[in-house]
Amino acid sequence: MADRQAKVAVITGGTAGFGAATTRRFVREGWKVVITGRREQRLEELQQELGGPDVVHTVTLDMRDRAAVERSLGSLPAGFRDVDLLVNNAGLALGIEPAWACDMDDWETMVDTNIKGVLYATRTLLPGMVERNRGHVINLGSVAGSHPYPGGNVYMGTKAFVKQFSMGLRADLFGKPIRVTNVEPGLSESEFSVVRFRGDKDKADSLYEGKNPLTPDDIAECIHWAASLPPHVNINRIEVMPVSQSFAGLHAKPTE
Ligand code: NDP
Ligand code: 8X3
Repeated sequence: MADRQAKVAVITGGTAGFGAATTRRFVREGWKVVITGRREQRLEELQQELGGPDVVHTVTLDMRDRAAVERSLGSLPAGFRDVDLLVNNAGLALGIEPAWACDMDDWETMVDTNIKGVLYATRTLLPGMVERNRGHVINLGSVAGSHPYPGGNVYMGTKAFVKQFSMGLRADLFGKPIRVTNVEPGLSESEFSVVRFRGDKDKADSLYEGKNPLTPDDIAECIHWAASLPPHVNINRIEVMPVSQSFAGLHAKPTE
């Protein structure tokens, strides 16, 4: 039976990777969690695994659909309404081509999901946090928001936006007991690269091979740590990489 005093987290993108691991972590710590995603069956399976609808509320939606986000997150059922934590996690990269060869549809999908989806969820849930005078927004940025690499073009741009938006939220919330954190992971093994390489699992696997990448549980640990610190402590940014990853450094090569 769910504790009526349990804190409530909304975690977008709960059907895979970081979102699913973070949901498991918070439920284990006694939280109730709202999970969103497009793959309804996965949402339902996670709900069943973690104790049913008293503990996990599922919302099947596409984060690019502003009306759907506003409607569903703006009218959460009793017991899930007073949101203590929003984890803006849903997101993706599509492609790794140089800018002149990218697909404009991929660019728009990344902007619509990684930027606009974050805006829709935040704008819907932040007023309640301000009203209740408590809350925490944790965004999933990326090392890609700070460190450029070839083919990262628009994905990196979306994560740079998320980083700066996080700082902007902090600035707007000055004087209020509401926290904002940007979690910026590096190479982490999830479905992320299978999506990026359009279902090419071998290519995704070879990216991680022998590199001992971060795991979704590592990121769930970072998110839970930031959320469980005393309320006067705000972690602004967490940049985290596997030991095997580092900065590429500056290069020079002859112009073609
Ligand atoms: P996964 O591909 O494993 O999971 C992505 C999640 O986002 C899924 O639950 C997916 O749900 C959801 N999602 C994607 N697009 C939409 C959409 N249009 N509407 C609703 N939900 C959507 O990736 P990760 O767990 O690795 O990534 C999570 C976040 O972390 C992303 O923002 C990513 O950019 C970021 N990140 C990932 C890193 C990595 O190396 N893995 C490193 C740094 C940051 P569904 O498909 O069911 O809709
Ligand atoms: C994902 C990490 O380095 O593949 O945000 O862009 S990276």
